[in-house]
Amino acid sequence: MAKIFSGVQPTSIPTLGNYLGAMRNFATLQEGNECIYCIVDEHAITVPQDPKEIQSNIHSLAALYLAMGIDPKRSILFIQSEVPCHAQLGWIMQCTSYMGELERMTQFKDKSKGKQAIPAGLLTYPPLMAADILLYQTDLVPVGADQKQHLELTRDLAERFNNKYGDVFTMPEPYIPPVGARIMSLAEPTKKMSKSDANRKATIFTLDSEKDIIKKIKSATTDDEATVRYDRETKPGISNLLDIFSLCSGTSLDELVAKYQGKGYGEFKTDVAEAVVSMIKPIQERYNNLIESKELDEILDEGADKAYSIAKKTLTKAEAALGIGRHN
Ligand code: AQP
Repeated sequence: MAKIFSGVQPTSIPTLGNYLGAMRNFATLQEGNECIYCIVDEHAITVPQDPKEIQSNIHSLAALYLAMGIDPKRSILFIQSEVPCHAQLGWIMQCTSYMGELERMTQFKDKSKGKQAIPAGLLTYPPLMAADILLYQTDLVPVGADQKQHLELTRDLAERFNNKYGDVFTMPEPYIPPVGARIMSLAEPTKKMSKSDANRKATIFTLDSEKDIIKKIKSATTDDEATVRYDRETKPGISNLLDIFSLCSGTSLDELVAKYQGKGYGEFKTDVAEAVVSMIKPIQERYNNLIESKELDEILDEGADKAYSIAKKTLTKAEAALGIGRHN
C-alpha cells in the first residue's frame, strides 16, 4: 500500500488539462492505496486573488474532487490553510533551499516574467509544495508533466535535510501519466492549457457548458494540411486534439487516425467535442448535487482533522531533528 498525496490550486475551476493530467488518476489510485488530496489555497495566493472568487473556487474544487470520484470514506480531502503544519514545514523547507535553485524553476521564470514587483511567494512556492508532500511521508505524487521539476526539487530538499539531520522524510516519486501529462492550449498549442490563461478560448474548464465546449473546440488552432495525423512537432493543434479525444473516449490514437483518414477537420472537431462533453457531463451532474450540500463542509472538517494528526507527527519530528522548540 503506497501513500499518495497531491493537490490542486483553487485559482479557478479545474481545466480539462488538470483533469486528464492529474485528477483523473486521483480516483483510480484510491484502490489499494492511502490517498490524501488537498485544495492548495496557500499556493493560490502566490499571485493576487480576489477574496470572494477564491472562496467560491475552494467550494467548487471540493465538490469537483468528490464528483471526479474521490471517496471521503477511503481518502482524506482537506484545505491546505486549515492545517497550519504546511506553512510551518514550508518555512523549514525554505531554510533548506538555495536561492539559485529556486530562481532556476521554470514556473517561477514564467510567472515572474515582465513583472515589476515579483511576490516572494512565487519564488518560495516549491519549498511549500515540498512541505505538502513530505508532511505525509508520501511515496507517490500524481501530477502533470509541468510539476516534474518541482518534484525533483522536493526530492533534493528531502535528501539534503535527511543527510544533515537524520532520516525524517520519505523520498517521494512522481506519478506522471504516459498520455495526458501535458494537455496544450487550444489557442496556442505549443503552450500548456492553464487555468489562468487570459484567453478564455484557450482553455476548457470542467464546468463549461456543452455549448462553450463545442465552441472552444471548433475554434481550436490547427494547421493547413487538412489531414488528421499525430505529429507533436509539425501538427501540435491536431495532436493535442487527438490526445484529448483518445483520453476522453478510451479509443487508441492509431484507431482515431485511421478513422479520420480522408475526412476534414470539421467532422473531427465535432466528434472531439462530443467525446469531451460525454466524459464531463456525468461529473457536472454529480457536482450539481454536491455543491449546495451540507455534507461538503463535514467532509472538509473531518479531512482537516485527519490530515493534521498525520502532519503534526512529521512536523514534530522535523523540529526535533533541527533542535527548534522543546523536545525531551
Ligand atoms: N495542461 C495540463 N496538462 C496536464 N496536466 C496539467 N496540470 C496542470 N496543467 C496541466 C496538472 O494539474 C494539477 C493541478 O495543477 P495546479 O492547480 O497545481 O496548478 P498548475 O500546475 O499551475 O496548473 P494550471 O492549470 O496552469 O494553474 P495556474 O494557471 O493557476 O498556474 C498538477 O498536477 C498539474 O501538473
